[in-house]
Amino acid sequence: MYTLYHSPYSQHARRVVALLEAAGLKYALRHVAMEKGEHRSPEFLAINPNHQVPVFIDGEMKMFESNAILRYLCAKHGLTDWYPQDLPTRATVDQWLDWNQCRLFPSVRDIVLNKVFLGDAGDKAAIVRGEKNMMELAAILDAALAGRDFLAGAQSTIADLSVGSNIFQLGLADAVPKEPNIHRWYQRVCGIEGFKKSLPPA
Ligand SMILES: N[C@@H](CCC(=O)N[C@@H](CS)C(=O)NCC(=O)O)C(=O)O
Repeated sequence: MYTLYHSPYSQHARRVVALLEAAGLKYALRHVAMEKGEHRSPEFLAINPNHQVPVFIDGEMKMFESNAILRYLCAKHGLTDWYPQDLPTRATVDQWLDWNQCRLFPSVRDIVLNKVFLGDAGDKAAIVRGEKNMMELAAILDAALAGRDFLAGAQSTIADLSVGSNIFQLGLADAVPKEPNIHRWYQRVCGIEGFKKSLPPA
């Protein structure tokens, strides 16, 4: 049985839950009360000095970084549908996993952290910056999804679970991009059983 240090409003933690559920793997969630600062407690810092969820425990093995956890699970359980072995498809999956972390996430954080979680204390300039950048990012994502059902082709992969988790997060700020290809793709992602089960309570 795996253990996942988790918070329901962490898109990084939820994408791991989505794969665990999709693959029917057994796991226990260990809730980290981030609103109370538990992620900065000495006990949690001993588990992850980056003060972040998720953290994944497999026996003696402990790891952080959500996309690395997704790849680890795929490798360990032979989940080649979720992380295809054919090189061009795998490269496309990796491309979107990295794009999600390096390009999309900073703007998602600018918007959602400052608009939703920090409320009146939110940084208004960061929201403006995030919304401006999001226009460019949404155009890139929309163009990439033209004529394909999922990011790496006809089948859903961990790239869809990962990018989809950030799109859900944008929904908390009523900021899901409205571009038509993104809309259709996101409907498909929302239809994935594991993704549905990963979402926080409505
Ligand atoms: N690159 C990390 C990012 C994890 C992350 O940013 N987690 C957030 C919650 S969504 C967090 O724990 N933030 C608290 C902090 O950074 O202090 C991953 O992919 O796992």
